[in-house]
Amino acid sequence: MRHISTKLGRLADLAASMAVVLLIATPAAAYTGGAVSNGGSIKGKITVSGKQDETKEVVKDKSFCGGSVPAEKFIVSGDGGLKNVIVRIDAIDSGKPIDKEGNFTVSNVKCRFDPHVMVAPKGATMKVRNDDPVLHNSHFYLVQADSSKKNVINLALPRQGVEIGKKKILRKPGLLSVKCDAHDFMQAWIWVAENPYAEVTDASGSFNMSDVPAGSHTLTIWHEELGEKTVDVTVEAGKAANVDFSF
Ligand SMILES: [Cu+2]
Repeated sequence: MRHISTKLGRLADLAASMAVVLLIATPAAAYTGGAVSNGGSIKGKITVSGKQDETKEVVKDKSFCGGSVPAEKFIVSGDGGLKNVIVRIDAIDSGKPIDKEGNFTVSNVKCRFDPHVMVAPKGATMKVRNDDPVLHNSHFYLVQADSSKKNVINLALPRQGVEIGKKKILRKPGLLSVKCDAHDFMQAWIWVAENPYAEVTDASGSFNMSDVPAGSHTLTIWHEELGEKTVDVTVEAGKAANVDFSF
């Protein structure tokens, strides 16, 4: 009897230590996706004035890449709309479902990354491919709060048509900087999102965030050169809240 109770005691200890491990492993702000019955939307346009895109000089593989490539930092429409701005809600713990099964691919095309800025959900598989007949590599860094960069993974893409899918790239949320060690002018940015409320502005500077639960939210507006701003917005059920922002 004594023998059995000792064994049970050990099992209880084991269960308790496993529970502690599970608690530590569970992220603090888990997101729950489901049907949004009282949702509205947030739409708007991000603009900038007095900015135009620059080019970066090519110093390697000039015969294929050409003498320069666009920096793509300021792709501005005729009325000031700014492309490639990430608009997102950070503090939200429930809302529409996250789609982790979509196609999240960054391609090396004509010595640039395509797309230049994208959003991908945490936990999805990120694909990286080389469409060029030159060697590229895609080096992913997680940008830290102090702006320093922490290595995530470095993928060699030696030949045209090579495609690699990795879950590791999107394991941690936050901003990824993507560089090519062979061509230091190549740059992409990926926001690894913990919820589905993150959008990239299109060529007119516009965004449209659907099925946002009614209530007060804070939009974070990020641009690679102009930094991060926040705007408070109130969403009413069945209506579109408009947020226009000028950097
Ligand atoms: Cu490259």
